[in-house]
Amino acid sequence: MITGAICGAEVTKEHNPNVPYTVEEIGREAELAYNAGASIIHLHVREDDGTPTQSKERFKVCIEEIKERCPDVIIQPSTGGAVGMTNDERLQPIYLDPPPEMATLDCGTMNFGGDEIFINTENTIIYFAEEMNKHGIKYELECFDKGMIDMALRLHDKGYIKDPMHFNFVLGVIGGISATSRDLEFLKNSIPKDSTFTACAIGRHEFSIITSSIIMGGHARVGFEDNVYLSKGVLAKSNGELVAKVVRIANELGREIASPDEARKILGLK
Ligand code: KMH
Ligand code: ZN
Repeated sequence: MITGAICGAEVTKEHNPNVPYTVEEIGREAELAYNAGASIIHLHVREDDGTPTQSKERFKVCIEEIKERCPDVIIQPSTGGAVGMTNDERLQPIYLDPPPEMATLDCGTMNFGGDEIFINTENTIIYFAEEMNKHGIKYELECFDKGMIDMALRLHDKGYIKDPMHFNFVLGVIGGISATSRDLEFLKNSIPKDSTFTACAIGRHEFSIITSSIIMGGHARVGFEDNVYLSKGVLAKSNGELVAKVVRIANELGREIASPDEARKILGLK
């Protein structure tokens, strides 16, 4: 499975002019990622000026735009939003009607570069999980460090987090686990055998970690949220170019690319 993380909350057009802000740009980038092989779109949304927002209304119009262009793609709104947002602000996209098939569930508090702290206390994680359970939403468990896996497993044992568990390992955030294949292997070996995982990494580590994940039997997340370069010094023209590179790597390594419906089967979505 390839997830296209097309937008994020931190990256801007100053980093790469092709980072999408408007509804039309978000739709275009989702379509290019999907046409290249992404079965899941990890979605943050922006105001037209680039300000990150968790507005339910903005998610609604962006999701409609994406569905118009790629009717069967799995859309996975972020409930992480941007550092500093309140819990209820972050949760807005899960209350859409119909609810999204998936959403992210961030599994711990961490430093997030500079002076930023991304806050996800144990009670916050329980609250988010219970709200998503109520609405039948499959969570992707976002783990930026090993302790976050331990937290997810603890809340799974307590019955808050349901099976089947799907993890996304984000390596290389300043404040989280470093982006090495040794660390990815450690994370992979720390989750139950019957769970699934995707991996991504920030900046120049993106493709080496994705390659390691593909070799280890994992899935891949790629996109402007994590990295804006196609190769050293070469800005990607679109998320489609980034996804296409992952498809080439996967093909070389003998892994097939999942369609959205195949991804639904892998994830246990109805
Ligand atoms: N923007 C980060 C603070 C998620 O999407 O759930 C959080 C984030 C994780 O991107
Ligand atoms: Zn995100």
